[in-house]
Amino acid sequence: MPILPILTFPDPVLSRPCRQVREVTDELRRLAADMTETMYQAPGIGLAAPQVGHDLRLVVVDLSPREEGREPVALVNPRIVEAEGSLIFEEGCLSVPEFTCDVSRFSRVKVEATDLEGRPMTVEGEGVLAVCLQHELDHLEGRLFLDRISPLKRALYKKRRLKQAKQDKQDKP
Ligand code: K1U
Ligand code: ZN
Repeated sequence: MPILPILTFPDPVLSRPCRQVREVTDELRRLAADMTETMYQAPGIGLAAPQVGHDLRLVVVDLSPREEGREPVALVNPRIVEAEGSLIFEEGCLSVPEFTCDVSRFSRVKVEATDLEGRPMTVEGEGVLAVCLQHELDHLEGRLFLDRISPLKRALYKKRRLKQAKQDKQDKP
């Protein structure tokens, strides 16, 4: 299975809302399998299609990335149908390297989606799973966790990133 390159902020693909998947095809199943391998290799607990350059409403999640206990779940066209409570969780993002920040989220969500056979499915999560689902579904709207933190923290991260990009350009002209 190929490992896919992960796009990083400020790539414009990460800021665009994604298209609905019209049909679950072999190509979509292959993409989900490649995304799952990419997530494990990163390592991460979730990954959304725009992070690997695909403008599609597809995410994969697995909170047990230890090889023995893997239980990947792929969600096609997922949407939150119930949400309650709140929690603050220190989030990271594979598309926002070397930065974490506290983010406020619902503490429990119910998500409806389609599976890779085209059948309806429901996932209910609380705690980290609820956070992960909300984080991944945000990606499908073109939203990063940076959009949910204070403007000051966001500006500091952007400044740091810009400086890093300039440095990288000087190192490899
Ligand atoms: O979407 C992504 O960028 C993946 C991201 C998901 C996420 C992280 C934290 C809170 C909510 C959602 C990650 O997986 S970052 C890596 C990470 O959190 C992790 C990696 C290995 C083991 C445990 C966690
Ligand atoms: Zn992310």
